[in-house]
Amino acid sequence: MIIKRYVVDNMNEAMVRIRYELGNDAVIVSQRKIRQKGIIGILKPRKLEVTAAADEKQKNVKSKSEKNEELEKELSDIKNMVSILLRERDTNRKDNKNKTKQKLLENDIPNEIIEDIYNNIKLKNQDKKLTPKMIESCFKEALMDIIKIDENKDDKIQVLVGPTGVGKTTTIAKLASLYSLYQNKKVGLITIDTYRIGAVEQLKTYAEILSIPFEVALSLKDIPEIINKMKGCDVILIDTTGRNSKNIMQISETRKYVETINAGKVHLVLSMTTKQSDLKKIIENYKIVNYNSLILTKVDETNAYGSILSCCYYGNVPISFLTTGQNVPEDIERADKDKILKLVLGVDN
Ligand SMILES: Nc1nc2c(ncn2[C@@H]2O[C@H](COP(=O)(O)OP(=O)(O)O)[C@@H](O)[C@H]2O)c(=O)[nH]1
Ligand SMILES: [Mg+2]
Repeated sequence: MIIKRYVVDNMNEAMVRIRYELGNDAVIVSQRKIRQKGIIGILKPRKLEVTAAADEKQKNVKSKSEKNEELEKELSDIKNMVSILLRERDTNRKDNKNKTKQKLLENDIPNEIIEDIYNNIKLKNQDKKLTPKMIESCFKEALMDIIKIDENKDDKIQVLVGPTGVGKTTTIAKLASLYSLYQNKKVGLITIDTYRIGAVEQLKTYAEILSIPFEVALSLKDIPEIINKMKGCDVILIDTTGRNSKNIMQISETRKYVETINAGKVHLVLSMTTKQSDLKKIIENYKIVNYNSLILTKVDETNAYGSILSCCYYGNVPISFLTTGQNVPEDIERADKDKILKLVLGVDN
């Protein structure tokens, strides 16, 4: 208990001092009028003597609780601030993702692929605040991984498989020209496409123009002998019958041929004018053929290069060639990672 005596001019002054020094809970114990000491004191007006008491503990508890209140207020302010910042960060992240996503969607890249890539980026960068630049470069990195390019030297035996009308025969003619005219290689052509009227003639004509050997395999058992006949060639290119990609029986038959041929390279030929949902199914259905390369045709007929990425993503094998028109031999080029990335991202060359 603290007891304090105050000599003041009036009660107001006493109350202000008591509250300031002893706190709000102090009580006034006594008050009386007093004369000041000495002769001069007799002449001066009387003063007020006020005695007040306060519980020291109470005073401390009070100030502690006041402090606690202050701390609690500060804490809740900080909490509010943190939650505002977190909300802002999440909206930013969403916006950042949306900008990159929008750009990729405009280039016809399927949402499913974009979401997959984005989820991977999130997993890899769990604790980092991703800026738009970082998200864009993470996407670029992911796309670079998805786009695989066939860097192998050209295999001796190469077979082309794929749906009807995608450009297998035309591409074989282009490849034959590329190897024989530009690389001076000895090239042999074989077709096992005896199913379609005119298919044999089509390739035979190209063989004649290029003056290179040409053989037709009418059945599976012809194949070893025909390949043996061409053993002197540097490159043997084999054309197959286009198959309806929904007909698994037909694709299984192609598989038997491919196994018998035992080619170093099995190119799945896909047209970029095919709907992306169909491309995905074709890529799946042809997996039984064990293709190890992609040739993407009719790139000239589309501006939506998302199909190229879809093929890389779902096929998960390297791209060897792209074809860009009907002209034999010039409309073909070897796959180039930077060029494909630019096409996919919609950056002008
Ligand atoms: N625009 C364009 N047309 C192509 C391309 N490659 C092939 N074609 C055309 O596609 C059609 C089918 O080609 P073809 O080689 O017979 O296909 P196949 O049935 O797979 O052997 C033909 O009219 C070709 O000229 C290409 O890269 N661009
Ligand atoms: Mg053909």
